[in-house]
Amino acid sequence: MTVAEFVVVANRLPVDRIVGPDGEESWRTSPGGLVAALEPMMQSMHGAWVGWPGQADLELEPFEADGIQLVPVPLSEQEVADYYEGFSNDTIWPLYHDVIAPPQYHREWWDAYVTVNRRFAQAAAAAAAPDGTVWVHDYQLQLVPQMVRELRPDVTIGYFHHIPFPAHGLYAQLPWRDHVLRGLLGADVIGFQRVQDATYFLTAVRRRLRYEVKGPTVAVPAGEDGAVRTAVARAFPISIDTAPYLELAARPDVRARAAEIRASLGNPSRILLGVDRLDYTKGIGHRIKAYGELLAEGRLHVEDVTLVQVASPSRERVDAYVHLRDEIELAVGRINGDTDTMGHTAIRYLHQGYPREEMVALYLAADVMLVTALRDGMNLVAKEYIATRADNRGVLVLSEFTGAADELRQAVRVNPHDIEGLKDAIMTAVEMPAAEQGRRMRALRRRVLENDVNTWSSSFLAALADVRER
Ligand code: GDG
Repeated sequence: MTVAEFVVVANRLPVDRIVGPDGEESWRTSPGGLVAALEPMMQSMHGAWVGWPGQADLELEPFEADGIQLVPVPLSEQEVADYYEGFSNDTIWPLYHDVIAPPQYHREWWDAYVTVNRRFAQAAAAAAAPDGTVWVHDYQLQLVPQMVRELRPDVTIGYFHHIPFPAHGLYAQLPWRDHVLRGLLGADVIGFQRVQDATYFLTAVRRRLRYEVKGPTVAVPAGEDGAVRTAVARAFPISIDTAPYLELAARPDVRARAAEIRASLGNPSRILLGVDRLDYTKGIGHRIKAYGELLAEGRLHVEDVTLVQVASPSRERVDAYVHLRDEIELAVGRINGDTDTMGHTAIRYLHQGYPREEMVALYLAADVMLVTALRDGMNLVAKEYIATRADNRGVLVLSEFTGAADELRQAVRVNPHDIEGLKDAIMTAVEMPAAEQGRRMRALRRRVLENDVNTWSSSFLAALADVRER
């Protein structure tokens, strides 16, 4: 039986199961923003991590991997379809990203979401030591804070929301809007990426539940005698573990690989790079449209520039993602068909995932990084690119609709919906003199290196300790 002072609860365990040719199974750390963010801290604190192992109908006993105690929560195939692909990724995800895709509301998906959140809460309540701390992560588990509080009033509960929280006019669409607010308010500290997200949440709490809100604090009714407890909702912008990026960027073999990538693309004078999960929130289509028009208008030439677009496969069983892939691949095919020569390609499109070494080699090879999300909680790719640019060269084009835009003020800012503005921003980046690149990149690097993932987790945990003392 696993009992830990510190318990992380997230939809996914931070590992993937690998079955070897002889049937032998092992576990490998899985890629993704949250894992990258929490792994170092979990290892140093010997915490427990409650999560789904990533495969339907897999019942596993708790086990340990890389110094982390893992507590698997099973999901049936139907629950994966209804709770995960359905309510989490086809209701909450599009609604919270400003309805870029239409959210689907289905009562059976909601029922599965409640059932599965309860299972996670029970596992977390069983794993937490007396007076321990439980830190719940993200939109798949918004009901867990309240459910854990009911089961274990002694523990301190934090919740961090990795994606945006929508404006009230959009949030109000959610048929279960009050339930979700009460679920989140079970936490002592509710963390968001941006000040704006925390403000939207507090507005929803005031307008829908009529709880008293003062600055970041909410008076949450507790018990029947008019007693209240305090919950705090504010911004804690997440960041990256910078050390591995600095190390990889300095490694001779990774640098050689970056040169090899440039050479294999025909040594264009400018390489532009996009790295995203293939998701409709990332503005990949807007980016490709703007770039294609620059080529068609002769402002850019295929002999001089190449756009490398890594679009890692994501949520391939959700319809909106199937359509998105078709749309992007049609656009890429058209632009390449219209502009490629035998020796040069306009867009090197890669619908694949890569090891981190290769990602860093790509960051090093790229003169311009394009982050054009239509809405993004933070966007860690922008910070990773900056971390690798030790020579203070390279330009980040950054959408103002990312959480990162609040911090990375020296990036070339864009509104990705404004295609002409996006084209001008790409040209500014492509033509930026070295001295100005250096001036901007130095400031960006200072920001990212001083505010890494450790700053983020310590400030969140300090806020949690603070509430607890009071
Ligand atoms: C959510 C929020 C928020 C991508 N492809 C490969 C690969 N990646 C890595 C990137 C980066 C991570 O995945 C993606 O993180 P992002 O922050 O860019 O975006 P989401 O996945 O949407 O993350 C987001 C984040 O949570 C954290 O709170 O910032 O707003 O949407 O680390 O490098 N890594 C490897 N191969 C790939 O092909 N190795």
